[in-house]
Amino acid sequence: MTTPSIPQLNVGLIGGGFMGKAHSLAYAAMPMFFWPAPAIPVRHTIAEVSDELAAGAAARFGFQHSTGDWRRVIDDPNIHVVDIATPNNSHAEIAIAAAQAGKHILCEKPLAPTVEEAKAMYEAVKKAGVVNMVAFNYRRTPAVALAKKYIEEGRIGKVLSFRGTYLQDWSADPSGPLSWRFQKAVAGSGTLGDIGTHVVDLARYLVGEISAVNAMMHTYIKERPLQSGGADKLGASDKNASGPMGKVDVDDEVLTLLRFENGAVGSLEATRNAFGRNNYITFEIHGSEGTVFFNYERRDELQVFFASDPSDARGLRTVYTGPNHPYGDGLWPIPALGIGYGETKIIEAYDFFKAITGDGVVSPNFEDGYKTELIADAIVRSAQQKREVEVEAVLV
Ligand code: NAI
Ligand code: SOE
Repeated sequence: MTTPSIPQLNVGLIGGGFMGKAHSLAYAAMPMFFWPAPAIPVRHTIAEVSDELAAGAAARFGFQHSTGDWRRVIDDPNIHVVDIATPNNSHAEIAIAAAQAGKHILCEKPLAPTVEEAKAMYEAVKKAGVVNMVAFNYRRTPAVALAKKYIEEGRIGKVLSFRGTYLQDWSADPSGPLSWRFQKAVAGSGTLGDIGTHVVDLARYLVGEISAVNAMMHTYIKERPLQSGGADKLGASDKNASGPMGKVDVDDEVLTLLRFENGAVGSLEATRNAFGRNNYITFEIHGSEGTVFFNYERRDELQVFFASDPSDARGLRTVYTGPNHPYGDGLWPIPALGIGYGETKIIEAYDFFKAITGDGVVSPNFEDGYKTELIADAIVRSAQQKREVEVEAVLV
């Protein structure tokens, strides 16, 4: 077998926490799954908040170089791709600098804590002409991509309604620390930006543009034990209930009705305080000729109902994703061997590098991230004003 000629592209990864781990794994594994790969991502430099943390992250995640100053990644002419895996309030500054330096950019979600920053990021990448992607990876679960395929093929007819949830329980314990995810200045919002935006992304991907919302938001746990910086352990440790407390200034729960431009209606429900739920991302989409239902906790499966099924065999049934489904040629050879979180990130890396070495087109991109922020902003205003609010148009 001859080895095809494949470009090697150097990656500078900023942030060595949960997403630093997930993205490093994806870069190492992507060519093992998708071959010939569109490019070999070279783990060139990783940046953290100190030289010491960066050196540890480089050793752990297989990077050649490390730095305690992310600006060295931007200034390095050998780096082709900047990957932003830091808390939300640093996304805009890093992304705009990276775009101005001509780097292709993968940025974690939410694109930014505010609409203004998201807009500035979108304008920067548009002006620079670099490939850009926002890491809403759940749309790259094969069963989600299969639902999209069925909808586009008209297999469930005209879409009538969307019901989406994202329920977790890692913040249900009041002794969980006041990590960056509970601080508006860092995160922008709470559950809404952190996990509600994943559902917004799925709704836009599967059904279409959202035109109006009617929302409620609530904070159940108003203060938490202080945490002195560092990565967010997602409620798992650092519990310090008897220590000094700090104010939570973000939402724990968001509920909203949705209106879509194409006439469909829907709902979104997200909380990190749902005891017993872990990564319960679900959607049920009803069409004029069928239904699809997905639950991320059973992510090899898509439940389907087609009105064209024989009347004596009607009922929701399960399709297990495998080689005959989206991304099936690169993943595992037998359905239900098991799609994991890692696979969604490997597919994300594959599509991102394919855009860099191909036609430059990938989604969700910064325009999608900006639109999602406009929807999140409308949700906040709707909850404050206790009425239906229209989503503002993209302004550039
Ligand atoms: P984390 O708290 O686990 O790690 C963040 C890391 O960034 C920490 O190690 C911290 O020291 C480092 N950091 C902070 N400021 C930095 C700077 N200026 N320069 C270099 N390093 C810096 O956070 P996590 O969970 O990895 O989240 C990062 C981003 O990824 C967030 O925007 C979050 O919303 C997103 N995320 C997305 C997920 C998805 O499913 N797509 C899952 C988890 C997080
Ligand atoms: C915590 O709620 C979190 O890590 C989110 O930040 C991610 O976006 C989600 O995918 C998993 O949960």
